[in-house]
Amino acid sequence: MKKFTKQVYLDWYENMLFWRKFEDKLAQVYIKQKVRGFLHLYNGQEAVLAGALHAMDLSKDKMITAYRNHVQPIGMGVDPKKVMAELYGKGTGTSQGLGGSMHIFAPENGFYGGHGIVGGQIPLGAGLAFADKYKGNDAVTLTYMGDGATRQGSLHETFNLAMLWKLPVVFCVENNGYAMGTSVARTANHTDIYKLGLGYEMPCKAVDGMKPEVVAKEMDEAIQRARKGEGPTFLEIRTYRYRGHSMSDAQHYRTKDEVKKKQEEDPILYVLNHIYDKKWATEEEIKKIDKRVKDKVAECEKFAEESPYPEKNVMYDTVYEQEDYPFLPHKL
Ligand SMILES: Cc1ncc(C[n+]2csc(CCOP(=O)(O)OP(=O)(O)O)c2C)c(N)n1
Ligand SMILES: [Mg+2]
Repeated sequence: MKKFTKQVYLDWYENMLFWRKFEDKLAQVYIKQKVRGFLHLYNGQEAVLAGALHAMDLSKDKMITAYRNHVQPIGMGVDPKKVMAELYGKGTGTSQGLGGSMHIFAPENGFYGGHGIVGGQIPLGAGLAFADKYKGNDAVTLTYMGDGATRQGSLHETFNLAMLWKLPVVFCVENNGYAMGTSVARTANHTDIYKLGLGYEMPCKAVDGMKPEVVAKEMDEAIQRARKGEGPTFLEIRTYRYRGHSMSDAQHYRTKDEVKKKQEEDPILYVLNHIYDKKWATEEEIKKIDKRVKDKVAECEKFAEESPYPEKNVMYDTVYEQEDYPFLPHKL
């Protein structure tokens, strides 16, 4: 795995801050009704992504996740302007504005969504891994899910076949403590989600999800195992979301103090403190990064604002149509 150099920490700081501010901007424009539908933000969970990206080979590895999916494609190389435009429903978006918040897709960058059915992406992730194994590629698929999704039957069916066929997949739970307003403790007899792997003899582990280098290390081990043909790993990455489940969450299920306490472990602050401890940057240099991030977010907003909505025909062009089906053609 790549070393944890000064540059890596500086990049982590800049990227994670950008993801955080990008989402803060989304929250703002959502309130102004520029972005509609649901909006599930990732604030607090950034180290999970930063660590994973460090361990991945972005030239071939893939990622699939649920609906908390705006910043992952950006991390994988998608133009953030296109992601923001997608959320605005604009024609310049990643899916021409037809997907919206929960369905960011960018297969050309190895990002396969963006899924609204809780647990629905678990078998799909195994399917992507199956395809790679079948074709003889040594790519690995990171299949993400929330803690709530682990209670779905699809996880068990997928784990069984993924282990039987030793698929090159890493199953990653982002355990942020809650499924909507329901805590992990209220959904199962035990709270060590990673132990679900034991029944399938799948290597499994709990991981501190607030520190990118810890995530990177565990992810690297799991990815290497998969790449060597030794099959899947199940990682329970323990993290926290600072915002509500979606923008319409009154958060009666937790106290403000709980959130405040968790913010003391903030992954961005953690990385920044590490940079300062090592004297890798001065306050002035950090301010420059902060300014760059702010400008980049503003650029995304401007692009999304100024982009046109898709032409009406796009809506019809993306509907499956069989040439010889005996109905009137619906394309414009
Ligand atoms: C099959 C299905 N059941 C219920 C829902 C409604 N729902 C949307 S998100 C969610 C909670 C999922 O929580 P978790 O998996 O922990 O992910 P998180 O939101 O915390 O990232 C539920 C129950 C759904 N989208 N799909
Ligand atoms: Mg959750």
